[in-house]
Amino acid sequence: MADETIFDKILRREIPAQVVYEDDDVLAFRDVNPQAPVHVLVIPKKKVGRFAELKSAPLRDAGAFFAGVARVAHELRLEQNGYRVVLNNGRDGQQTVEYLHARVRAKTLFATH
Ligand code: DGP
Repeated sequence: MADETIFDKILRREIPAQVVYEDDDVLAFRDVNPQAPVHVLVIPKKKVGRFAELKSAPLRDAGAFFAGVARVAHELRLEQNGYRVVLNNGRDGQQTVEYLHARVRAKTLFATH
């Protein structure tokens, strides 16, 4: 079991975050340090510490996560102009929070939230 992280607390609503989308599989919230007009983090509700762990995770979990990331981009109306999905893994991948998270970034702000 991975150590408790700030994202566990955001998921449990123990600390505040600007949630932009949520469903059974994922929670999406604005990055506290945005690098683009749209910069949200998407985490799986079923915890995974880092991307590398997906190699032995049930395919359903990996699929649910990536489908959830795509739903977030859809809900934020980013599909027409496009967006970037970034995953950091481990120290040299500059992952600082040990809870799998995809960054969804876009240059153009279409979000209505
Ligand atoms: P990484 O470096 O890949 O582990 O990304 C962590 C990101 O999480 C980083 O861009 C900043 C963001 N972040 C860290 N703490 C918080 C927080 O408490 N709230 C929110 N919304 N974002 C956070």
